Formats: sequence, C-alpha cells, structure tokens
Amino acid sequence: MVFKGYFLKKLPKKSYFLMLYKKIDYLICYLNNYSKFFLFLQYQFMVAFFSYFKYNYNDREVIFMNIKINQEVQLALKENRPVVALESTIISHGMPYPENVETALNCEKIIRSFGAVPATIAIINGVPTVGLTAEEIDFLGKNGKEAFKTSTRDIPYIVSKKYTGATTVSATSSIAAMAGIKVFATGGIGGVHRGATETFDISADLEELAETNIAVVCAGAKSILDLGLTLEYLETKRIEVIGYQTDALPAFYTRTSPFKVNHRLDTPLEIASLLKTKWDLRLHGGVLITNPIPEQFSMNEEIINKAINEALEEMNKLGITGNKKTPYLLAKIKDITSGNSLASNIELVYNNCRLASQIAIEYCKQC
Ligand code: PSU
Ligand code: MN
Repeated sequence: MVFKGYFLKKLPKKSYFLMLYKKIDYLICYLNNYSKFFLFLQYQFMVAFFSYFKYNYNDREVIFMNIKINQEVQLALKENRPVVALESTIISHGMPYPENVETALNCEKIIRSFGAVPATIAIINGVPTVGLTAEEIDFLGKNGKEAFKTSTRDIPYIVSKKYTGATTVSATSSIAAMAGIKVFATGGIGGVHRGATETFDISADLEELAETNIAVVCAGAKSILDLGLTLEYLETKRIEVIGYQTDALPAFYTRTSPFKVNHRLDTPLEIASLLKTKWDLRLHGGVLITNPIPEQFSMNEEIINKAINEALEEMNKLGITGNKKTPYLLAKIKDITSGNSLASNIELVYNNCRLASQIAIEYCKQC
C-alpha cells in the first residue's frame, strides 16, 4: 500500500497558505543574495504572515504534510475528543502471532468502549501513520520480525527509504505528539538495562519522554531492567513517575517492587489535572503513569524473577546486544514460563488501555 497523494487531498486550508508562504519565503531568500532590500522585504513579509496567523496558527497542521492521520482520529482531535495512542513494536516484536494481532485489536475495542478513539501508530511504506487499519495491524503481526524495530533515531532512515517500521515507545511518542495526541497506552517501557554502567544501554524511550509532551500509561518496567537506575535516570530527565493507586513502582508482571514512585494519584481526574497543569506551565516533557497489573493476573515474584535471570544468562551467553535484547528476553521469558508471562502481558496492556482512556477523557474535559 502506498499513500502517495494523500496529503495533498486532505490538507486543511491553512496548510496551503503555509506552503505558499514557504514558497514565497524561499524566493525572497534567494533574492537576498542580490540586495539588502530583499532582506528587508523578507522581514516585512514574515511579520505580516505571523501576525495574520497569530491567533490561529497551529503546529499540527504544518506537520500534517508529512504524516498520515486517519480521518476518525483527525476529527476527534479537531473536536477535542479523547484519543489514545498505541505502539506497534509490541505487535511486531513484543508478542508472537496471532496473540499480537488479537491483543492489538482488542486494545482498540477497549478504548472505543470507553468512548475514546484508538490510534495505533507505525510507519507504513515510509509514511508515519497515526491510526492503522485492521489490515495494517494484521500485516505487522504476521511479518513482525521483518518490520524494523523503529525508535525515534530510526524514523528518518525508515521514512526516507520508504520502509515499514514498527514504532517503539520513543518513536510512537514522537509521532503521537506531532499529531497532537496527549495520552498513550502500552505494556512496559524501555529503561536502563542491567549492567548499563558498563554497556551504556539506556533505552531511547527515556530520552524521548524527557522531551515530548505525552503521558505514557504502562505497568512499570520489567525487572529485565535495572529498576533503581531507571528511576534515577527518570529523575535526572525530569520525568514525573506517577503511581496509579500505588506507592510502589510496579514491576510489570508483579504489582510491586522494592522501589517507590514519585507521587501517588488515585483517580484519572487527578492525573489529567496534573498533565494539564504541567503543560499549561510550559514544563515540556512526558509523564510516566505506572499502573499495576490486576491482582488476578500478576505472577509469582519468585517464579518470574527466576525466569528473568535465566533469560538474561542465556542472552549474555548468546552475545545478544542492542535493540535485539528486549524482544529476545520477552520471547525467552514466555518460553520459560510456558506462556504464563504472555497471558499476564496481554492483561496488563488491556488494563493500561482502560486507564489511558479514562485519563484522555478527563483531560479533554479540561481543555
Ligand atoms: N517492553 C515490553 N514489551 C515491549 C517493549 C518493551 O514489555 O514490546 C518494546 C517497546 O516498544 C519499547 C521497546 O519501547 O521495547 C524498548 O526497546 P529498547 O530497550 O531496545 O529501547
Ligand atoms: Mn538499547
């Protein structure tokens, strides 16, 4: 599927002005080479242009030229209705087929059942796409490993080569923010890997959250990571870590860990108010909302920790490094626990979709 021509057809009116502005500005820049007069003209032109757009200039519409946002999501954003972003690496690299596709489609259903609009994000044939079709989700599910695991760093490569990329938390956050989406549901985020003092292996998810205005709802971080160092790094990067109805940092498969979150909030309304306050104050960056796995699906701490350690040992023996680590560990842990970890993983993602929908709804009420 190629989406050529899509943007020209769907561009909002104001974007045509912006394109025209760019063209005229290029021309004047070119003429600047010949005379100071044109430099003056360019200045006047910019002043006139930006005073016209002062009250209705909107970043998002400029970016519409480069990303595809499905109509349902576009309309919801325009009408200030709740939208929840979803990542796609969890589909391609995080879970096996067919559970991955089933889970991704169920996530969308859950979000809709709350009255919010789901927006699963990936790069399809070089087009950052917000709101995948069921066929695209199915394609990523079946051809998972062939799609590139795309973090923000990889976006220009995947886009310019017109490849298909499944987006991680970092890339999904950056594309969601370009579209104007504020809330994003996932399973677990990347963090500081064990042994990072030697390897420097720190997920780009953390850097992205430091810069991008988005709320990521997750079940904490897996103890395949160094949770203590991950928290330290989040603090350094000024990323607020909220515990939803908990004081302890959840550890993905289990509801608690020996670590504390920064602040506990007990309702979606309180979380939405915190987000609104942060961004109204122009304190840029993300917020991590950690939501413990429901009790009935949480795993026995001893069993899961043993499986994680075994998987880590095997990974080190095989010499697996870089962005292959997380997918390898997830698959290995699933095998060691005879699939139990996958069942828990799926349930905690659903649980995060529910909370993310409620937060998105409360956030929209305040805008
Ligand atoms: N943790 C999970 N499931 C996942 C991932 C992490 O439980 O699917 C994926 C997410 O897409 C996350 C990425 O953004 O792995 C982090 O990879 P890395 O550690 O290579 O940055
Ligand atoms: Mn890494």
